[in-house]
Amino acid sequence: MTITITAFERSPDGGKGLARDMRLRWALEEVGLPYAVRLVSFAAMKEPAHLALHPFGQIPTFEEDDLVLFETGAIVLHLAQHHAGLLPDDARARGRAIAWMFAALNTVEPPILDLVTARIVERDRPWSEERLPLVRQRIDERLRQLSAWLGDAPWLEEGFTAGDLMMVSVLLRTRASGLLDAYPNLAAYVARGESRPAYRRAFAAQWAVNGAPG
Ligand code: GTB
Repeated sequence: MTITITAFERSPDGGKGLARDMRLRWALEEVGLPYAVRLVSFAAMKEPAHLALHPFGQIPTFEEDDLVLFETGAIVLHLAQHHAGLLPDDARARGRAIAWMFAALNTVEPPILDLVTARIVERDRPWSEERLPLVRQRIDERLRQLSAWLGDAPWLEEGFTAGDLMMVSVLLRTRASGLLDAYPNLAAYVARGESRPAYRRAFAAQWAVNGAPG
């Protein structure tokens, strides 16, 4: 079995590991699968060869022999369902872990992405400054709810799962905003994810492409 994923030729985050190939790298490291990375430019992402893999011309994509997948959540779920290490065996616990994957992507991440849009894409609009507090408030509400759920537990359910992988990845995107600072248990949760050996290996691999000078 040969796995190839795509990633930015040079990520705009300069090696912070925020682009979504990092989520695949982390999942692949957790389940112990080797993989190759094909780096693509922004222009190449919109060319027919890449559009044949990804209808929306984005990274990451995933190729495993003759299977082609796009959408990070679907790819991590595919890996988790076929390899041990990211989902519990018990059907009920598996369902809970998958629910957290969807919660990360559908409930927690949208307001976080909205802040990126507000701060970068809409920066020059006259109403931009006025909108920012509302966007931040919506993120804070999700963080407050997540913090209450997590409490003093190390992970969202019993043991680390793909739900935590996705939630930590999503929360990492709030770091620059400072919003996480109000919730020490969430900050510790993120740090716990980052300290996993699989995360560190994945981070180092993307850093070699995006962070190292050259
Ligand atoms: N729903 C899709 C998925 O989850 O796979 C979304 C994929 C996506 O947003 N891909 C982005 C992309 O290809 C890269 S990861 N963008 C180029 C385009 O659309 O033309 C998102 C991302 C980009 C940059 C940073 N950063 O610099 O911090 C963080 C995250």
